Amino acid sequence: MATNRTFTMIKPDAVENNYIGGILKMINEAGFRIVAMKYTKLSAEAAGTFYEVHKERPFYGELVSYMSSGPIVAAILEKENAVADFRTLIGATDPTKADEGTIRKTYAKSIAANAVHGSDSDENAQIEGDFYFSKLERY
Ligand code: IDP
Ligand code: MG
Repeated sequence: MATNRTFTMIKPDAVENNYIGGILKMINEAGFRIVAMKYTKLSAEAAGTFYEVHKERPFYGELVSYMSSGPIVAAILEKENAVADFRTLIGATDPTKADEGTIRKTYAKSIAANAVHGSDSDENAQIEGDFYFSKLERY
């Protein structure tokens, strides 16, 4: 299990607002190396599968329709302690509760449209990275 890797998506709101560059700059400046990256769009079905762990939560339908509403940037990132350090960099799920200097405080609009995804465990980082990328797409 690759404990030094995490998985992220720049979500549709942030792509639409032209924040891809700003967010990648913050990611690079925080010391993450890009292992894999693609600009793509989730179908509703794919978004439903990706977020299957949240199926029972009241916002699942909203989340799936939002995440399939426009293109996203998916990436695997590498750094020592990647999962935890990336969660610190992105900040709280609700941007009004996120610390100053975090990606969500800087770029997120709302608790739903919160600019970026970050894996919550090494196991999920592996599963989520595998959802998007083959072995040949990682460098
Ligand atoms: P996380 O992205 O900070 O790990 P999770 O609890 O895993 O937060 O929720 C996954 C995603 O679901 C969030 O990033 C956000 O887009 C959406 N979400 C979470 N809570 C709410 C809510 O109360 N209303 C609407 N969307 C939500
Ligand atoms: Mg989560």
